[in-house]
Amino acid sequence: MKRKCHIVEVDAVEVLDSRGNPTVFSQVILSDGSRGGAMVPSGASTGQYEAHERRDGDPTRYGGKGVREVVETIRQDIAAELVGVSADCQQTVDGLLCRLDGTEDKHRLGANATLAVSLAFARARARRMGKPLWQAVQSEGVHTLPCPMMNVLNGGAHADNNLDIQEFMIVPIGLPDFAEAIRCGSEIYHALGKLLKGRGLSTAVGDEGGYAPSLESDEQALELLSEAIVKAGYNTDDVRISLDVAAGEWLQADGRYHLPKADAMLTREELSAKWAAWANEWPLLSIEDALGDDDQRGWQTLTEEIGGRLLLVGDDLFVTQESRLLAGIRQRIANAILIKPNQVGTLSETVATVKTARRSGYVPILSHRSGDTEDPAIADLAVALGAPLIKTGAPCRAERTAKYNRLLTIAHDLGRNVKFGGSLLKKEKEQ
Ligand code: 2PG
Ligand code: MG
Repeated sequence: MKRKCHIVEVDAVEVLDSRGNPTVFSQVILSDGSRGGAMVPSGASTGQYEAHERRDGDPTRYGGKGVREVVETIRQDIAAELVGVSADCQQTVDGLLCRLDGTEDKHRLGANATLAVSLAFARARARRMGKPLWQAVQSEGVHTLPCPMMNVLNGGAHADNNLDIQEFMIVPIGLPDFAEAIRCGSEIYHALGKLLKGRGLSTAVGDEGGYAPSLESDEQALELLSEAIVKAGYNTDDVRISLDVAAGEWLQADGRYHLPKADAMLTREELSAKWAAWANEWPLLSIEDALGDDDQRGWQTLTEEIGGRLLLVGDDLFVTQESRLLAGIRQRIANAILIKPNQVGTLSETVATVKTARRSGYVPILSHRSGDTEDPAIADLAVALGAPLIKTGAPCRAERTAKYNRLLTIAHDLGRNVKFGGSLLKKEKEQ
């Protein structure tokens, strides 16, 4: 009897990410010859509860950041577990990866090993089905293209300037479709570049392709963004601003927040009051990690105060893990969740977290990492999972535009048969 299509090979290679650090590429081959490959990204401002990113720690190679042992784990342990397994089901493969690892945080194999294999298998399976990745993963019939959140001014841990806030993003929710939103974002990005140049400020870019000048204050970044939006011919109704504070980086053991670049110390009440004031003053769509990941009390109060007016996004707070999201839902903290597959380590767990978010009215936002690669998988996942937003950097640097370009081609293929996440959000806001 002919055996069903199954996995025949699992391989891996040490490659580089956008910061020039080693990362993992994995390839999975099926018995019908279908193959899929995937690379994993890597964060700089990582949440303390993220799944474990395993590195060799050998100081003689890549300053300890090599992933040769991870590659060997894939070629040997993971291959031994998966070769011969049916190619029918993503959950089965991901379940085997989780069982083989056997730890809460993927400590044994490394989430960089499990995610690379999980996504490579998803691509091989998609190829076998003759479908693009997004279609092979999608469970519902409705197609939605996400609105881009473009990080055009970089600070915090992503740039060597004096801005404490990590990301200042523009979000063209009022544009009619994805392609127009990209055009709008790119035009504003260039208008901002001109403004900076005109004022003698640096237009060198940070890790995510946004400009990284030193400014008088974080507020000046908001002024510049608002000005660039208008200069490019748009308005702040259609193009909103989003922030990623990454406040977990600031939280001290005594519960206060230290802003390292301004060298300022704030209590949780003072920091929350700042966000509430900014929500009144600026055209904000969302604030991500407005407070630290362990500051439950602060999160509860802030959500009560301003959660009705804007998206409060949990990134380091939830780390894409269903159990942490469920705890947050019970405690009524935040109302949106950043989805980074490498924070949890398999595609199936990522999908489960998104489904729980949607069921509970939390907005899922697919996201890149500050150290990323040319792999556009999150673009496909955003469409597959119907996420209304995707955060994947400025329209600059190939590892960022890879995701936007992938979405432009998906948009082209889908033609008119598609909804736009920006319009869905705008309608919700207007109701
Ligand atoms: C974030 C991300 C991506 P990093 O904090 O949201 O922008 O940064 O990958 O460094 O965690
Ligand atoms: Mg973040």
